[in-house]
Amino acid sequence: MLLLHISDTHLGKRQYGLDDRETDVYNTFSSLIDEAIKEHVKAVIHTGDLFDVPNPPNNALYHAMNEIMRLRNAGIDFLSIPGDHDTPKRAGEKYPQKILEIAGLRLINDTYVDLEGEGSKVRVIGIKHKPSLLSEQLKDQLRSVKPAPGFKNVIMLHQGIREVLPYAYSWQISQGDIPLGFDYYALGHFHTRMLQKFGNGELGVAGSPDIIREEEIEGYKKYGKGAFLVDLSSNQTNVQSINLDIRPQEVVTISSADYKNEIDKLLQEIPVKYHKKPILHIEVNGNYSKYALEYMAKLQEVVLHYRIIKYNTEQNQTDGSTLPSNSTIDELIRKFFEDKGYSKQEINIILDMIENIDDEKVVKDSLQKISMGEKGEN
Ligand SMILES: [Mn+2]
Repeated sequence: MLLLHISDTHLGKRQYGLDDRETDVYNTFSSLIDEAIKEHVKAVIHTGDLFDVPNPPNNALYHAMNEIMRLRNAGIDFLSIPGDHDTPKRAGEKYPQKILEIAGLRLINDTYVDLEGEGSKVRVIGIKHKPSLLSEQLKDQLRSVKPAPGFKNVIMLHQGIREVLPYAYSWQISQGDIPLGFDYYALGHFHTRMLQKFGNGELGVAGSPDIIREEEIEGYKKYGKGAFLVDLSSNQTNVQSINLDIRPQEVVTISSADYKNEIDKLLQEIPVKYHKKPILHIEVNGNYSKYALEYMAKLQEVVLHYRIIKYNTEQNQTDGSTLPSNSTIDELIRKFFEDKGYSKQEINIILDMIENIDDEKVVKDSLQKISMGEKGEN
């Protein structure tokens, strides 16, 4: 039996406020559905962040609904677990996936779906995303999850895992918390693709199929972007990467001393190198220059969008404490509290609370943890 593992599609995302980027994200999703139909898979399994926000724009819902209907007409299931991005902030509010159940999507919230075909049976367990505050509950849940005898077994998760992304501070579980005995571990949440052996099975992080954040560019250049085609028909799980032809993004450096030559060179090279107008992230070596900035506007002819991410000036090379201009808000908050002497664990609680500020239960739990201090942790 074949499955197509996809993840983190972030439908509705409008990178840099651009219509074209919103459309790119929809087109990328359509390409994934094309692949599923072409490969005659039994089901598409989506490991979270189907949408960019829990209350997606109508365009995103409309697009998702059309594509899921297209799959259904081809006899292919769409199994989905919620990620952090599509988890509603308010208790009692529906997951956006609930709307798509009308079109045939199968939402797996801490339960399972059995698939049958070609003489084999596959059980797909789906665990919905849990925030860091519920990591103990999540670990208990994972301890009780067992592969079913007589089935090929797949587990879907949307969590941060310490060994996979230790520097992101965002993990809730370690590899040791993941139950053994599954044939395929389908992971979402990390946007960079990854595939490794795990127990007797394979563990795949499908990644985001488009470049949602600048820090994904490196991984995109190394591993491509797209989906995993998972073949469960033999004893050994076989996983193949499917790469999509997405809009390219690149980090380039321009020196403000020689900006004319370097920009002219880019103007010549880019149309030859790419068949889709790329997005450029520019590091400037040297100080701010009005003339360089004006000349840079010429790039508009050959790129969809360009942005300056950083000035490498002598000043901030000698002063190690300067933050790069592309720091995320989380990093800035983290740095602020670190300088004030808070521990990583305490900062995680604060960030979790900020992220879930609309969720009364999470805020209450956070405040309780903060008031208990370190005594609350073991
Ligand atoms: Mn995501």
